[in-house]
Amino acid sequence: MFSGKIGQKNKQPLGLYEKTSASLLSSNMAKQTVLDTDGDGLRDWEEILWKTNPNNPDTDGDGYTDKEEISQGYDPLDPESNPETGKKAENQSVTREERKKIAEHLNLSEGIAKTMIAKIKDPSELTQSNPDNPFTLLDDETGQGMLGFIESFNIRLPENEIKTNNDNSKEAFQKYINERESIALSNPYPRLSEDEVFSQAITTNNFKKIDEFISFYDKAITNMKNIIAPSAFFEIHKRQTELFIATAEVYKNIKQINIDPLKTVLALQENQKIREEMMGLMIRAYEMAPEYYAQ
Ligand SMILES: [Ca+2]
Ligand SMILES: [Ca+2]
Repeated sequence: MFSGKIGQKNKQPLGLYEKTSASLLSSNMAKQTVLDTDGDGLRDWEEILWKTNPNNPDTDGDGYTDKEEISQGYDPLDPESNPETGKKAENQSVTREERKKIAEHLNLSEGIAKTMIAKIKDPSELTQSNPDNPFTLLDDETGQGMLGFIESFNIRLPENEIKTNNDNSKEAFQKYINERESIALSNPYPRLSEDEVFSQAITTNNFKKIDEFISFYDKAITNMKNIIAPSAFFEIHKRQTELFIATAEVYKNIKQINIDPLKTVLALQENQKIREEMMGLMIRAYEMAPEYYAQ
């Protein structure tokens, strides 16, 4: 939970989404949804869809991982395209915005079920794919929709949406840290872990707490954009704001569980990454000025 004190890292973060995916999808598929063989942050199924090598974190060997390239709009298959050369990915059949649109309108669970049924009916198609990995069977639209869905959690704000100034005095630090800390105080259920909230909502089919968290995060995002971050904190503060937006998206997608359970599963997986990055940022912020934090 973002509002938790530093150091309270949740020790069993994988349980819920593994359980959720296992009950919703076959266990083989559940396993495949989380597998990241080369550890580059792109799951194997994503690598299949991007045509990158799931056993090599840097497919084109240009020094940037496939994940870094994709999340910043570079081509993981072109060594000339990376943050150093500045040459963005081109000739992509489907753009990032188009993928996100597909994800918004497509029911991913239905898409995946329909494709598989069609392929099982026509076994000649199976030889084209690896039957042990259901994601090699995906049709193009569902595949693009899944990628677009994942990308919708990759939030990057323009710099001018974050207020900052060059006052890095002791007073400015203290004021900023107090304001930043107070944002967490309106958390509606500070004693509940995020996994408990998700788990309760999914098992009882009651999304009241989820709705309360969505309004908490919406307010938190507005407040994050309103407070002035001393420039020393700018990068951390901007990234935290982006992660708050991504978290609100996760909560909204938990509510899809009865409509499109695959979106819920993918959102829970993304949330795990968001939570880890947030924890790292909180520790960095704390280490910059530990004396200003309340004990
Ligand atoms: Ca990978
Ligand atoms: Ca590249």
